Amino acid sequence: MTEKVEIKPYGGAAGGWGSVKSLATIGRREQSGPEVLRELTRQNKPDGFQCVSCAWGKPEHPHPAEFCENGAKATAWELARFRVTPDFFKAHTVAELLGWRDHDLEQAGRLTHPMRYDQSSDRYVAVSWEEAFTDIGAKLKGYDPTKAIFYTSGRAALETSYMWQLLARMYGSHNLPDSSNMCHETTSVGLKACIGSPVGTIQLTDYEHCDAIFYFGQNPGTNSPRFLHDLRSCAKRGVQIIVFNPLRERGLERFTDPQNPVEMATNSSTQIATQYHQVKAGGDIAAILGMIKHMLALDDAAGGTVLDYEFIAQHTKGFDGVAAKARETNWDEIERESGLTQMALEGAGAIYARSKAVICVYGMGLTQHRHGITNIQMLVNLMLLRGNVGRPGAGFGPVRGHSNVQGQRTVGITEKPELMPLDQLARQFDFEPPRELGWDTVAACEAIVGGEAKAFLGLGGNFARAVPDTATMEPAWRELDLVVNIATKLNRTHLWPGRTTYLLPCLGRIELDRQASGAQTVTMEDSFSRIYGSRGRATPAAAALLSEPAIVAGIAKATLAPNPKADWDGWVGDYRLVRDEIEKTWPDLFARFNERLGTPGGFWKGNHAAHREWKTGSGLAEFNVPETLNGAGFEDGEDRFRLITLRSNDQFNTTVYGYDDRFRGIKGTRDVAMMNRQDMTALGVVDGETVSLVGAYGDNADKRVGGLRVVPYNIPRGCIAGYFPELNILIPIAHHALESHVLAAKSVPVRVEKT
Ligand SMILES: Nc1nc2c(c(=O)[nH]1)N[C@H]1C(S)=C(S)[C@@H](COP(=O)(O)OP(=O)(O)OC[C@H]3O[C@@H](n4cnc5c(=O)[nH]c(N)nc54)[C@H](O)[C@@H]3O)O[C@H]1N2
Ligand SMILES: Nc1nc2c(c(=O)[nH]1)N[C@H]1C(S)=C(S)[C@@H](COP(=O)(O)OP(=O)(O)OC[C@H]3O[C@@H](n4cnc5c(=O)[nH]c(N)nc54)[C@H](O)[C@@H]3O)O[C@H]1N2
Ligand SMILES: [Mo]
Repeated sequence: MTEKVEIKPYGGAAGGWGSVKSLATIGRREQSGPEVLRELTRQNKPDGFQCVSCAWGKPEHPHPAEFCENGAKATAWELARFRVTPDFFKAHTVAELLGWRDHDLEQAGRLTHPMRYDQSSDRYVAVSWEEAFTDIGAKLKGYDPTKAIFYTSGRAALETSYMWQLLARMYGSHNLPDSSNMCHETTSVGLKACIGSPVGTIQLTDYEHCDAIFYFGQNPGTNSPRFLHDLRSCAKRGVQIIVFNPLRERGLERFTDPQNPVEMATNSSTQIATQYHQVKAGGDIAAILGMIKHMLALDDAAGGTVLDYEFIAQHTKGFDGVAAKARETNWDEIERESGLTQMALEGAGAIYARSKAVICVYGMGLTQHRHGITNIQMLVNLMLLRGNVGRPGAGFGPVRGHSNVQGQRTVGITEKPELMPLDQLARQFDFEPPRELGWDTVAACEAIVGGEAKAFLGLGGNFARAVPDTATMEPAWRELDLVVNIATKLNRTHLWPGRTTYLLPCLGRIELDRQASGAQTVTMEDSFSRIYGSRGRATPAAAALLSEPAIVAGIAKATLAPNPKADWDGWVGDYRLVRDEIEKTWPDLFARFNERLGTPGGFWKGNHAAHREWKTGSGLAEFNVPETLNGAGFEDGEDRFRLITLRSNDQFNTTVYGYDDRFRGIKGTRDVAMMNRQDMTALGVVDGETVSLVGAYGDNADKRVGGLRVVPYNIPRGCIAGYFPELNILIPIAHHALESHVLAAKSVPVRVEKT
C-alpha cells in the first residue's frame, strides 16, 4: 500500500482537534471495538492500567480522560482486531515479509501462537510451548553463558524484569543490554557522576512551584503529550519556558488542550515557549557555556549577588574551573559552536539569573551525541550556579522513554555488576552470580558482528531495527545460533532468523492476566521514580498467549538446574511473591511493596540528590570543565552535515502507526531529508528532489540511504533531520556517546548526494 504524499506546513497547535481527528483515524484503521473506549477510561488511573507508551508521571488526581493522542494510539494498537496466526505464516515466507514496511508488519495484528522458523520452507511454523521451552533450554545449556545476550526493551513490568535478570544471572550471563542503553544511559552515567543520581530529581508536583523551565532536546507534543497539560499550566502562571531545540517543535510553541472546552470551541491555544533557541545539533555545550559566561558578567556587575555562593561553597566542587573556562572562551567561538547569537544567549542567561526555582528538562536531543555526557555535565554546571537542585520547584527532569525503562534498571537489568546487590542475590537464591562486566547494547552489537555472540533472547523490542548500522548487523545476525523473541507483534528483528529461531507471543499489559491465584497486577516506575500497579482487564488477543512472567519462567525451568529457592511456578501463579523477592533484594526501596503499589500517584522510590545528599565520589555535587564545545564529536566540513534522526508524531520507536507527522506537515512518507533552504541552494537541490544521504566520517563513508525526498525546513544551517529507524543504516556502531555508549543518533555525519 502506498500513501499519498502531502507536504505543507501545519498551522494548528499541538493537541486540539488535530489530535481528536488523528485518534479517530487510528480507531478506524485498527477496527477498534468498544473495548478500546472502555479501556481508555481506565488508562493511567490508580485502579486501571498504566499506559504502554511513554513514562510520563501519573498524577495522584487524574483527569477524567488521563490519556493523550499517542497514548490512545498505543492502546488501540495493542488491542487491535487483526491477528497473525499460524495460517498467516503459511501464506507468507520470511523473504516475502522482509519486503513489507515496518508499519505493515505490525499492522498485520497480534501474534497468537509460539512459532519456530523452518529454514527449508523459509516460514515460521507453529510449535507447542513445551517444545519451544525444551529446545531453547537444551540449546542454552550447550553454550558458554557469557556468549548469550538477554535484551530487554523498556516495556516489561518490574516483576518480569526481575525474573529476567535472575534467569540471566543464574544461567551465568551478565549480558543484560536494554533499550536504556540507546536512550537515557547518558543520564544514568553522567548525572550520577555529577550529583549522585542516575535519574531525575524532581516530582511531578515541582512543576507547580518552578518559575522557569530550561527545556533541551525533547519533543513533548509527540513523545510525552500529557506533559503538555503541565506545561500549559506553567505557561498560564507566567513560568518562563526557555527552549533549546534545532527544530521548532509545535508542542513547545503552542498547545490547545483537548479537555478544555473553551480552547476547543474557539480554536485558541496557549503559547508555551517564552524564548525559542534553534541551537545547532550538538551545540548545547557551547550554548550553556554562553549562558554561564553571561551569568558571571551579571554577577560581577551586581557585586556577587547573582550566583548562590553559599550553596556553591557548601555543596559543590570545581566551580572555579568552570568559571575560568567560561570567562576565557570568547563569544565568537560560542556563537560558532552553538549556532546562536550572543544576544540570544544573554537573553536566556538573564532569565536564568533572575529565576528562583528552575527545572531543567531534557531528552534524546542531549543524550544521543558523541559528547552527550558533556551535555549533561553542562546542565549540572548551569543548575549548580544558583543551587537549583534539591528544593521545591527546582531540579532535573529528564523525560524517560519507554513506560518502565527506568524501573527495569531499578530491579537489576544492568550489565554493570556494581549496580546490583550481588551478595544479597547470591544469599537469597543460593547461587554464585557472575561478577564481571557484561555486554551493553554496543558491546552486544560488536559481539554479534564479530561472531562472538551465540544466542540472543529479546524480552520485547525490535533490537535489530533499533540499533545502529543495520546493514552490517543483518548478515552477522543470521549467524547467531539461537534467536528467541518474546513479542506482541511482528517486526523486522523477527525476520532475521538465526540458526534456530523462536517467536514467542505474549499478553500485553492492557490484557487480563489470570494465573493460579487469580487476576494479576504488575508494576512499573515512571520518570519521577514513582512506582505503581497496573491491572489489565481486556480480553487476551488469543487463548494460547502466555504472560511474560510465564514465558520467562518456562525458559528458566528448561534451562536452569532446579533450585528450591527459585520457585518459578509459584511466582507465575502469584506475582505478589515476585514482589516479595524484589523487596528482599532491595528492602529499603521496596519496603511493604505489595501494600504500597496501590498508592494513588505511585509511591516514591526516593532520591538522595533531591535532599542535597550527594552520592558522588567526592561527596559533593561536581562542576565539570567541558573538554570540547562541539557535542557532535566531528568537525563540520563544507559538505558535511549533522543528521538528526528522530521520531514522527505517528510512531512509537520502531512501531510505525502511520505516515502522518502532523506537526511537521509531512504526510504519506517517512523517506525525507528536512533541510535548510540556504543549504539546499548551496548544494543546488530543490524542494521535492530525491537525494541520498551518505556517511561522511571515517568508517561510515560506505553507508548510504537513497530515495529521500528533500523537504525545505526551518532547521539551522548544516543540520538535516530525518526519521529513525529508516536512517539507522548511516550510524556506525562506534558512533556513540563516550562512556555511556548511547548511539549518537542526533549528530550523524553525512553528506548529500544527488541521485
Ligand atoms: N508517541 C511516542 N512517544 C514516545 C516515543 C515514540 O517514539 N513515540 N518514544 C519513547 C522513547 S523510548 C523515548 S526515549 C522518548 C524520546 O523522546 P524525545 O527525547 O523527544 O526524542 P526524539 O523524538 O528523538 O527527539 C528529541 C528532540 O531533540 C531535538 N534535538 C535533536 N538534536 C538536538 C541537539 O543537539 N540539541 C537540542 N537541544 N535538541 C536536539 C529534536 O529536534 C527533537 O525535538 O519518547 C518516548 N515516547
Ligand atoms: N537512529 C535512532 N535510533 C534509535 C533512537 C533514535 O532516536 N534514533 N532511539 C533509541 C531509543 S531511545 C530506544 S528506547 C530504542 C527502542 O528500541 P526497542 O525498545 O527495542 O524498540 P521498540 O520499537 O520500542 O519495540 C517495538 C516492539 O516491541 C514489541 N512489544 C510491544 N509491546 C510489547 C509487550 O508488551 N511485550 C513484549 N514482549 N513485546 C512488546 C512489539 O513486538 C514491537 O514490535 O531505539 C533506539 N534507536
Ligand atoms: Mo528510548
